[in-house]
Amino acid sequence: MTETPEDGFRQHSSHWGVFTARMRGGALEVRPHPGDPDPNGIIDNFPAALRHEARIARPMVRRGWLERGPGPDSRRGRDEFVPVSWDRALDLLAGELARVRGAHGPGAVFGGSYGWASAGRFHHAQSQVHRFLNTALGGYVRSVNSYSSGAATVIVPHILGNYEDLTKNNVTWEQIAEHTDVVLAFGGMALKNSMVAGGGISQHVERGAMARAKARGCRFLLVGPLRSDLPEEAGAEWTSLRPNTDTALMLALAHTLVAEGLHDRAFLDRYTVGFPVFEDYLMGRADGQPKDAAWAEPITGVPAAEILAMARGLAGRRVLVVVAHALQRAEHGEQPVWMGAVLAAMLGQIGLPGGGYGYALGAIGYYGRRYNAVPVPTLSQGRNKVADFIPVARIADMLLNPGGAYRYNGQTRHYPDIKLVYWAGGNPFHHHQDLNRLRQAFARVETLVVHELAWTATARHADIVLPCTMTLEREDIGASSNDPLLVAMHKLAEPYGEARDDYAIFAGLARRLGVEEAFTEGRTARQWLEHLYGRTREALAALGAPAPEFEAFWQAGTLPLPQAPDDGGLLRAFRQDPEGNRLSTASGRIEIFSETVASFGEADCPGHPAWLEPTDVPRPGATLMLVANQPATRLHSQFDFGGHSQESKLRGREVARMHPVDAAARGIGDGDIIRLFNERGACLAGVRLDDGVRQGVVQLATGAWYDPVDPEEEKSLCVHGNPNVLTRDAGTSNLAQGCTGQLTAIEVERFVGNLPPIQAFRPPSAA
Ligand SMILES: Nc1nc2c(c(=O)[nH]1)N[C@H]1C(S)=C(S)[C@@H](COP(=O)(O)OP(=O)(O)OC[C@H]3O[C@@H](n4cnc5c(=O)[nH]c(N)nc54)[C@H](O)[C@@H]3O)O[C@H]1N2
Ligand SMILES: Nc1nc2c(c(=O)[nH]1)N[C@H]1C(S)=C(S)[C@@H](COP(=O)(O)OP(=O)(O)OC[C@H]3O[C@@H](n4cnc5c(=O)[nH]c(N)nc54)[C@H](O)[C@@H]3O)O[C@H]1N2
Ligand SMILES: [Mo]
Repeated sequence: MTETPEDGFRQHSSHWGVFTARMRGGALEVRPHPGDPDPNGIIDNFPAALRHEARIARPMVRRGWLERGPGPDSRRGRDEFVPVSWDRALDLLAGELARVRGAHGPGAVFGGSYGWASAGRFHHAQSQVHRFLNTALGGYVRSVNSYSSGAATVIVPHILGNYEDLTKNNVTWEQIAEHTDVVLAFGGMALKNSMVAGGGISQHVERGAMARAKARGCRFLLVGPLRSDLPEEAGAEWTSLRPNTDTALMLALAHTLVAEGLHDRAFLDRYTVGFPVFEDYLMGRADGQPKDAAWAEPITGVPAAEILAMARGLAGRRVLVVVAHALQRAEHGEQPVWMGAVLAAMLGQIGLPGGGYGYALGAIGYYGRRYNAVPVPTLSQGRNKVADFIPVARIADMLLNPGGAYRYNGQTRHYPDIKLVYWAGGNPFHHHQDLNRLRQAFARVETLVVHELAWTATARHADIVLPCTMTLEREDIGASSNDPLLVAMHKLAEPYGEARDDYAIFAGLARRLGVEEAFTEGRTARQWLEHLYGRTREALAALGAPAPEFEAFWQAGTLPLPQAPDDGGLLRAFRQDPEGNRLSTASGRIEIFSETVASFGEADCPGHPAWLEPTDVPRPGATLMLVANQPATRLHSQFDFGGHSQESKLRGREVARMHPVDAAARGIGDGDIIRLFNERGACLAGVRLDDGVRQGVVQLATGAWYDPVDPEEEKSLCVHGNPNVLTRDAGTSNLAQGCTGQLTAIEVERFVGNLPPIQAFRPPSAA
C-alpha cells in the first residue's frame, strides 16, 4: 500500500514537468517539483482537464460501421456514435482484427500510432499498441522518423553520423554557460519549447544557463521571424529574416568567411570531406553565382552589411551554431540542417566545449543534458514481422495511393494497401498537415480504431472509440534517458467514467485473440512497474549507487539517478582522434559533399547543401507566410481544454500574432477575430498585434482542436484556429519525406459576422 503524506500531495510526472498533486473536495491541486528552478505553467492544465466533459466516458462505435460493417466511408467524422458495453466493444474489435489478419495479413494494419501520449514508461501508449499488435497479429506496418525531425533524422547520418548523439550527447547547457562566446541560433531557443521533454523533466535549466552565459559576455544572435524565440535573459541581437531562407543566409556567411580568409582550413582538411566541391558552388565557380551577401540580401531580407558584420563576428571565437527543428519542418528542410553543420565546420569549433553544432538545442528539454549512467524502465514491444514502413508524415499519401511509388532515402518504395488503422497515444488531427486531405484519407480505410482520453477530432473520425485513463488515474514510472530523476507516478484520481488503461484494453483484446499470456506475461500493471524498475535497480547496484527496493522507491516518490560525465560525446572524441573515433558516415568524417546523397540523384536534395528555391512562398492571393510553431501553454493538442491553455485564448479562439503594419493594411485591429485562409482551407483566430513578428509573417501556434463549423462540408471553416487546415501535406524532399508543417503561404482578413461557438470540447452526439 502507498503511504499518504501528511498533506496528501503525491508525486507524479508529465512531459512538461515533475509535480505533486492531491484531490481536495473533488478538485485537483498541483504543485511544481521543489527542485525545479524554473517550473512550467503547463501543469496547470491538469485541474480543469481531469473531469472535463471533453473526456470520453464509455466505449463508442460509429453508427455506420456498426450497422453496415467495415468499409470505406466518407461519414467518418460526420456520423453519430452508439455507446456500447466494454464486452461488446472488445468482442467487435477482436473479431475485426481477426478478420483483417485472416483476409489480408498484418501488412494491412497500420499501427504507427505516432504521438507523444503520456510520460509514464509502462502505460506508454505506443509501446503498448506496438507490443499488442506484434503479439496478436505478428506485426503491423510501422512509421519511421518523426514530425519533429523528419528531415534531420535522415540527413544527419549521411553528414555527421549518429543523430541521437548529436542531439542528446553533445554541447550541454553547462558548457554554454562556461565556454561559449557566440551562440548563433537559427530559429532561436524559445523557453516555451525546452519546457517540455518526453518522459518527464525535473529541472528546467535553460533560462539560468542563458543568463549565466550572458553575464560572462556570451553574445546570443537570434536569426528568425520572431523576436520572442530567445528569452530576455539571453539579451539577444535579433536578425529578422524571411522564413525558409536560412540556407541562403548561412551560405552568405560561409562565402564571407572564405572570401576574407576567415575559415578554418586545417579543420576542414583534417575532419571533413568534400569541401572543394562545395567551395566551387559557394564561390560561384560551378554556376557563375557567388553566394555572397549581396546575393543573399534580396532572398533573405537581411541587409548585406548585416550579413558581413555577422560573419566577421564569428571567426576565431568559440561559436555554437544552433539550428531549430522548425527550420527542417519545411520545404527542403534537409538544407539548413546540412548547411548549419558546414558553417560550424568552417568555423572549426566542432568538438570543443561549448562550440560547434548544437542541432535542435533548446527545442526540447532533453537536449543539451547528460545521459543517465543507468537505463530507465521501458516496456518491450516484441518483434514486428512486417518489414514495411512509411516515413511518418506520408500517412495520407499512403491511404490515398495504395501501391503508389515514392522515393525515400535513395530507394523507390511502394505504399502498402491498408485496411485497418490503429491509433493510441497520438492525434493526427493535431499533427498532420492539410486536414481536409487527411479526412479524405481516413474515409478510405475499412476500420479506424482510436484509444483516447478525450474527444479529439481523431476520436471523432474513428469507427471504434475506446476511452482510456489519463495519467493521473493510474500508477506509472516517469523517466527519461537524460533526466536525473526517476519518479513514482502515484494514482491521484479514479478513472473517468468507464475509462480503462490502454494495458487493460489490450489485455482484454489479447484474451479474446488467445494471446493473453504472451501479452501480459501474467503480470498486473503494478507487477510490471516492479519488474521494469528491477532493471534500473540492478544497474544502480552494479555501480554501487543507492538502489532501494521497489517499495522504498515508491514511498519516497523520487529516486536520483547518477549521470554520465559531460564528455562532449562522439564529436569531441572524433576531434581528439579522427582515425580512432571515426564518425559513422560513409567516409568516417563530416561530409560537406556526400557521394551517397549525390548518388541518389534527387534534384531536391543534391550532394552538398545548396540554396533551393521554395515553391510555397507569398504570392497574389496568399501574401503572408504563416509560422505554425509549438504552443506555449500546452504540449501540442494535449489538454487544450485545460485552464492554462484556455486562459491564453481570445474569445475562445487561438491567438495569432502579426505585425501592426500588415494588420493596418487589412483594416485589422488588436483583439479582432481574423480569418486565415488559402486554397486548402480556412480557420478563425483572435489576433494580437506585435512588432516582434516580422512583417509579412503571421504566427499561429499548433494545437487548437480542429473545430469545423459544419462537419458535413468539404472544406469547412475551423472556427477555433488549427493551422493544419492551411499547411501543405508534402514531403521535405525525396530524400527524407519529412513533414513541412511549419510554414505556408496564406492570406488573412478581418472576420465580420456572427462568431460561431466552439464545439470541439463538447462530446459528439450519441444515439
Ligand atoms: N503545422 C504544424 N504541425 C505540426 C508541428 C508543427 O510545427 N507545425 N509539429 C509537429 C510535431 S514536432 C509533433 S511531435 C507532432 C505532435 O503530434 P502528437 O504527438 O500526435 O500530438 P499530441 O497532442 O501530443 O497527441 C497525443 C495524444 O495522445 C493522447 N494521450 C495522452 N495520453 C494517452 C494515453 O495514455 N493513452 C492514449 N491512448 N492516448 C493518450 C492525448 O489525449 C493526445 O490526443 O505535431 C506535429 N505537427
Ligand atoms: N510548450 C511546448 N513546447 C514544446 C512542444 C509543445 O507542443 N509545446 N513541442 C515539442 C516538440 S514535439 C518539438 S519537436 C519541439 C519543436 O521545436 P521547434 O520545431 O524548434 O519549435 P517551434 O516552436 O515549432 O519553432 C521554433 C521557432 O522557429 C522559428 N522559425 C520557423 N520557421 C523558421 C525559419 O524558416 N527560419 C528561422 N530562422 N526560424 C524559423 C519560429 O519563429 C518558431 O518560433 O518543441 C517541443 N517543445
Ligand atoms: Mo515534435
